[in-house]
Amino acid sequence: MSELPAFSDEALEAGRKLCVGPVEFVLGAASLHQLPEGIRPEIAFAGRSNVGKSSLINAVLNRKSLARSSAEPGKTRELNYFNVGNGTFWLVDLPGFGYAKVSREQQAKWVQLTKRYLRGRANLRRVFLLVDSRRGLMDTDLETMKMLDSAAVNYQIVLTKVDKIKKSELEKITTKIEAALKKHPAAHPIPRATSSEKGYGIPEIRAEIGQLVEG
Ligand SMILES: Nc1nc2c(ncn2[C@@H]2O[C@H](COP(=O)(O)OP(=O)(O)O)[C@@H](O)[C@H]2O)c(=O)[nH]1
Ligand SMILES: [Mg+2]
Repeated sequence: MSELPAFSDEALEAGRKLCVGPVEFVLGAASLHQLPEGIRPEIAFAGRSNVGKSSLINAVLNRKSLARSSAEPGKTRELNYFNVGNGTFWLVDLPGFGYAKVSREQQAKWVQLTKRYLRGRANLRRVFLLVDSRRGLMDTDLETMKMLDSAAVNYQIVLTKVDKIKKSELEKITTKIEAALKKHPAAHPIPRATSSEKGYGIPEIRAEIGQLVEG
């Protein structure tokens, strides 16, 4: 398992300040022509439904229920835009894939929308692809990674719910994912471990965002 370089205290503080500052919901886009003009940096969060995406976004932005944390998984049908830090960047909550109760046709529509979004969005600095640390990479994750590779979008795997597994299991899954990532040219080589429940890894995600959107 490789180690990510540690952030400086300054970078952690800058990321914290940025992410816990003002946040407002901008819009939910169900089609591409509804997207705001790409005039500022954008960071997107993707992942299978129930992976912990809403919880992670809420933790990063230090809000209780900004992104709907789902009793009803699969509810996120749109690209939800949040304006963070009075226009410093947009955080985008992408539709969750792999929700069993949704028709194939609807799934296919989301995949198309996401694909076209990823291809066309020059201001998109990174996609954090969330993966449940208990499950590792699933088929839908691999499909999303393929999409990201072919759109040449910078992305990084973020492991969620690491409070649910032992340290040894986390090391094992991380090593396995790192090996898989070697075949994915647009991917950051090292996954990040997080727990929204315990706050683990959240300061680092904020610092990462701070560095990606600055300048
Ligand atoms: N133990 C634990 N549970 C979590 C964590 N993050 C999310 N969950 C739970 O996982 C479920 C799905 O979370 P949610 O954020 O709604 O997932 P989403 O469908 O990807 O937006 C909920 O029951 C959450 O309480 C975490 O870090 N640790
Ligand atoms: Mg959600």
